[in-house]
Amino acid sequence: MTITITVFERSLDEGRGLARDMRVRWALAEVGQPYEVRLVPWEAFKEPAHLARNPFGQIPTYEEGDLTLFESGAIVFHIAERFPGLLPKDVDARARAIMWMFAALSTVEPPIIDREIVEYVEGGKSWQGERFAMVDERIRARLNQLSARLGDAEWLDGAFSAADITMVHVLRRLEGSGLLEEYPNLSAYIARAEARPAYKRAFAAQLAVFEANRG
Ligand code: GTB
Repeated sequence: MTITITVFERSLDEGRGLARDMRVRWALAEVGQPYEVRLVPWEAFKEPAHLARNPFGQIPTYEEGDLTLFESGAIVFHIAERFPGLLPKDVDARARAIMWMFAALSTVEPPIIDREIVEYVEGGKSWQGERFAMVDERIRARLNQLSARLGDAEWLDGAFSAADITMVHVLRRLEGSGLLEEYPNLSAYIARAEARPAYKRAFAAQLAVFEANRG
């Protein structure tokens, strides 16, 4: 059955793979599933055809036969359940992998998104510098805790899993902030993930879309 995902026709990240379709592409590449891409131009995000796929008018979405999904975490989870390779078979290990997916999305990602809001939406405000400092402290608190737990481990909990896809992609959104460099083990964790052939294929695929559609 054909899998189709939606992605930005023209991503603002200039092909850096920071938009959330990258997580989905990476999960599909890890499990070896081909997929098609539906490009969504900015003006179509809030039109009925796209709102039917995602009521919030966002990318990514995932279509597979009669199934339509939105929310990148739910999509990566579905891919990990549907195809072998991204979730452990052992019940307890599986529960922990799912826990880490939730941790990435609901504990680590929110302050990182707050930082993007300060950077892109609140630019020029007199208090932007103070907000940056506050948000960066909240991010550092999370990175300290994550770094302490990861230690010298290769992946979050035993073998590479959907949890690592989700966490690494969340952390990557800090690229350019200087914060990741304060945590050598987290930087090494990201580099390990980026060295995976599936990551490279997914990254190249999103970059090709950016290059084909740049203005
Ligand atoms: N919780 C949802 C999920 O995980 O799927 C959030 C989805 C989301 O925010 N999607 C963004 C979107 O569709 C794209 S990824 N925005 C358009 C809208 O809301 O109208 C966010 C994103 C955008 C751009 C960059 N960038 O340029 O670096 C990075 C991340």
